[in-house]
Parts: sequence; C-alpha cells; structure tokens
Amino acid sequence: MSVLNKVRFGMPLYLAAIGVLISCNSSSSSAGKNDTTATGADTIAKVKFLSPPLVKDIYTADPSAHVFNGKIYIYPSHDYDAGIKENDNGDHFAMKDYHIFSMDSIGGPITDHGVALDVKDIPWAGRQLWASDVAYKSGTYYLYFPLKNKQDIFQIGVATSENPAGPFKAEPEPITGSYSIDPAVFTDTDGKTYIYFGGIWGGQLQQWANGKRVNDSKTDLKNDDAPALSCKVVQLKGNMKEFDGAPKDALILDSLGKPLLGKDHDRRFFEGSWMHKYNNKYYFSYSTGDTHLLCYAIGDSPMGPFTYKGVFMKPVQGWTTHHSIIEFKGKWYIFYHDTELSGKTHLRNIKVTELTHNADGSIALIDPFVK
Ligand code: FUB
Repeated sequence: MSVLNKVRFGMPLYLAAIGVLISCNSSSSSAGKNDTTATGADTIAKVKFLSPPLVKDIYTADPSAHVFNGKIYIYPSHDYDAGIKENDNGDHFAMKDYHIFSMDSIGGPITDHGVALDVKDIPWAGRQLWASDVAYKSGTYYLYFPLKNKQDIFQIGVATSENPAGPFKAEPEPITGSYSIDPAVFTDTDGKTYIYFGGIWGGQLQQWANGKRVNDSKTDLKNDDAPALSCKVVQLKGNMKEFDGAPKDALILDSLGKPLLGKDHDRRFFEGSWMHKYNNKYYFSYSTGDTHLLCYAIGDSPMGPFTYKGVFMKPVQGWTTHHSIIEFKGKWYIFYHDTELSGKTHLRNIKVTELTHNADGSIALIDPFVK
C-alpha cells in the first residue's frame, strides 16, 4: 500500500489536486457546473464530470435508491461542515439528520421531502448518522441507519414510517447484535429480506469477531496474508426489526475459490455494500475504500460466497464513493457521490448515471470523468 493511501477519509494526492483546483474555481461563482477549468501560476486543469450533482442546496452522500410506487426515492447521508478536523476516524463526517428525495424520472426534477429523522429524536444516540438504507414490507417502510451510541461504538438502528418519504420514528434501542456501519437491505424475489453491513477503519468492523467487540483498532488489522475482513450478512426476521440468527461473512473468493487476502487492497471489501439481482445471479458490490474503487462479485445465493469479477467504477473526485444500483423502467442506474460542488472530502453531492450489464453478465466499467 502506498503512503498516499494511508489516511482514512483523506484524499489521494492526485484527486486532492483536482479538488483544490475545482474549489478555487467554484468558490467564486460556478459551484455545480459540470465542466470546470481552473488556472494556477503554471497549471491548467480541465475536469469534465460524467454527471451533474442531483442536489445543489445541501450536501448529500451515500445515496441508497429504491423504486416505491413507481417513483425513485433516494436515502442519502446529509453532509454538513461541523468544523471538525479531518482524521482517520472519520470524525469530520458528523451528520445529524437525514433528508429524503424523490424523482419521477431520471433527469427530471428532484423533490426534497425535508428532515425525515433527526439524531435528537433517537433515544440511544451518540453521534454520526452515516449511510442508511430502506426496505418496505406490508404497508411499512423501514429505515436502517448506523449511528455511534453513547459509548462511541457504531450500531445499526431501525426507524419506521407509513410513507417512503418519512418522517421516520426510531425504535428505542439499536438492533440487537448489530455493529459497524453501512446497512444495505435486499428483498429477494421470494420475499426474504437480508441486511448487509460493515465498514473497516472508521466504520469499526475490524474491532469485532463473532459478534463480540475484541479490540479498538482504528485501521486495518495488518493480517495481510489472512483472509480479508468480510462484510456481514443476515436475514431479517418477519418483523424487520431483528436479525434472524448470527450475521455471517459475505465471503469474496478469487477465481481459484480462495478468499481475498487482507493485503489485497485493490479487491478486498472496505465498506458501502449493495446487493442487486440480475438474470438470477446475486451481484454483491462494494467500495475498496483506500484504493477508491467500486468492485463487484457474483454468487448463487444472497448469503454468498461471491466470486470477485472486477472493478465497475473508477475513482471519483473525493476520498471514495458509495453507491446503490436500481432498475427503473427497463434500465439500470447507479447512484453515487463525489465532491464536485465543494472540493472537500466531507461535503459531498449525489449523482446518477446509467449502468450496463454486458451480454456475458459482467458490468461495464464506468469512468466518472469524461475525457
Ligand atoms: O458517509 C459516511 C461514510 O463515508 C459512509 O458510511 C461510508 O460508506 C463513506 O461513504
């Protein structure tokens, strides 16, 4: 791993350089423009983004998108500047509420439905409302959210609403047996719902083994030649508020059937999982974090194991991205984020672009910049 990649929630230098140039330019007038030219004493950078920000009046990140009642609903994190210095722990991601957005069509207007859940209304809250996701069952929408408890340990909570746009009411306690961050929920065609969760470094996954907190490590465990830490997956009970058993590893195997190793930072799971089903196969996708890629792996069961297939999105501007994938009116889309509006790691903006499954089932590589 190069020195450039060692700072969690920092930015690789080449992307930081682009960000600095853009923020120089956009701070005066053009925040949100899709095509940015910046000049310095002896530098000229021209960056054209593949897609424009979907929301420009607040900062948004980690977009989990779903189609409910024929409309697209987006459940992002709500970034803001808490004035906290950037560090490996991700303390500068100090989000304290969620807004929900909806769209009738891709490219059409987007509606901000306002604050759907506020940290002050969550009884067990410490700090930091990170990436959430939503599921629907029998007239109720369930919002799953990671939040640090009063002991500064991430757990996953659930909140309910009869409206996909909220407001949501949180349960008094986090989900029993939950830990770490980035819940992603997937309801299979047979009606069973699964929750995937976990994220290393600031997401604390490395602090847990077999459902018990075993250390307070801040980054990788340095078990380079051991199997990499896995995202966790467990079926939800019918009440959608409890795990149905102990979470299992969502194992990612290489083409020889061996688990990816801890040192394989270009391919191993870091955070931001998503599940979609295509042609009866289960596509597990995720971020590699410190190597800034979105990768995918395919399996025959929602519980895995999954065989690593490749990268499907190159690095965005910003430390990393966090995505979701939906099918809408016969086409597939990826929602993701970058830092086009601010040029700052912790002030992100959500975007959408089309995603293509090739005839052989692979996903076509997306470059978030237009050359
Ligand atoms: O938004 C805070 C964290 O940053 C998310 O939970 C991660 O997936 C990363 O996007």
